[in-house]
Amino acid sequence: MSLSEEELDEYHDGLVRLQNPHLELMDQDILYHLALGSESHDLVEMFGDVKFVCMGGTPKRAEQFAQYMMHEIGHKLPTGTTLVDISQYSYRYAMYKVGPILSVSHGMGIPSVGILLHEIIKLMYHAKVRNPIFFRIGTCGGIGVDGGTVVISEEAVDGLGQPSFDLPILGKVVKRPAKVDKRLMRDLKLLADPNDPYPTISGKTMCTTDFYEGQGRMDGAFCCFNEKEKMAYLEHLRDEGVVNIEMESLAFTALTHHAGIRSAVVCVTLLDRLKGDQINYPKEVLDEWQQRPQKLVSSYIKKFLKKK
Ligand code: R2B
Ligand code: URA
Repeated sequence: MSLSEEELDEYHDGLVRLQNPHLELMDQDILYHLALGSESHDLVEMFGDVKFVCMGGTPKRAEQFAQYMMHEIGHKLPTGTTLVDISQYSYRYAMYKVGPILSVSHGMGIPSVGILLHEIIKLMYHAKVRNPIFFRIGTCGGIGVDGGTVVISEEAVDGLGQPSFDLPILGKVVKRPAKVDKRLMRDLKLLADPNDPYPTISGKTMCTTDFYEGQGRMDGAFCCFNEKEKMAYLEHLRDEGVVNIEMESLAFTALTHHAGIRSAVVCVTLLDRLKGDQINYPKEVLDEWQQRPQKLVSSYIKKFLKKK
């Protein structure tokens, strides 16, 4: 069961609550995939001022976003220091901190982002962070929208169109609703610059457990359907309001919602799936496109920090 609105309102202090009574009884909590621990590190000192957690697929993008935000918010590192990957010795995820912003890579797919979320949510708890806001800044395939379009997710559904993250636990399926924070979504949408030479839209996001057949691609090592069946499926998705397909939003929205943490998913489309399967734009074009959702999230963060 996730927290109801009333239960959330009861937590005026905004501290992140864990729904796990066992943690309190442990001598220490090792955040294994982040190479951090509750006893080996002073997590309050290191992370107590975090307000935003921004996740993206690759270690490189996590670093680039951290560099970009350093410039955007005018953050100065202490003299003689450089930006470091705090989790480098985990050899799993990369994590950078720029003032109140954590920029972390989540890898590909639900299992990878799920493991990271357990540990980042625990990190927020140990560090006594109040009311953090999480963003997934990613890439996706568009449905009936041109490459380079920025999509803010209104809802996440699985490959069967169900709006919940279903996880087998002790041999039984536990369902957690993949709910998006509607207010955050609307606030982000309002920040899209009307002068941008590309559209920023919102809509339903389909989250799959595979990039190839699971997303209706015919260019994988295997394919068990024909072109007509593929197009009928993608057109059906479009008619159902699905505007993009990616691989993490379901766990990301469900687990942040379950933890009572506000979150949003902002992705750029790398192609229109109604027109093809292969991503064949030049690297420079793809690199520029990937900065677009970063720019939107940066506008939100800057506006938020100015208000304080
Ligand atoms: C988008 O891009 C990756 C697959 O190429 C996957 O992590 C996703 O959601
Ligand atoms: N990421 C996906 O999951 N699918 C795409 O088509 C592009 C990026």
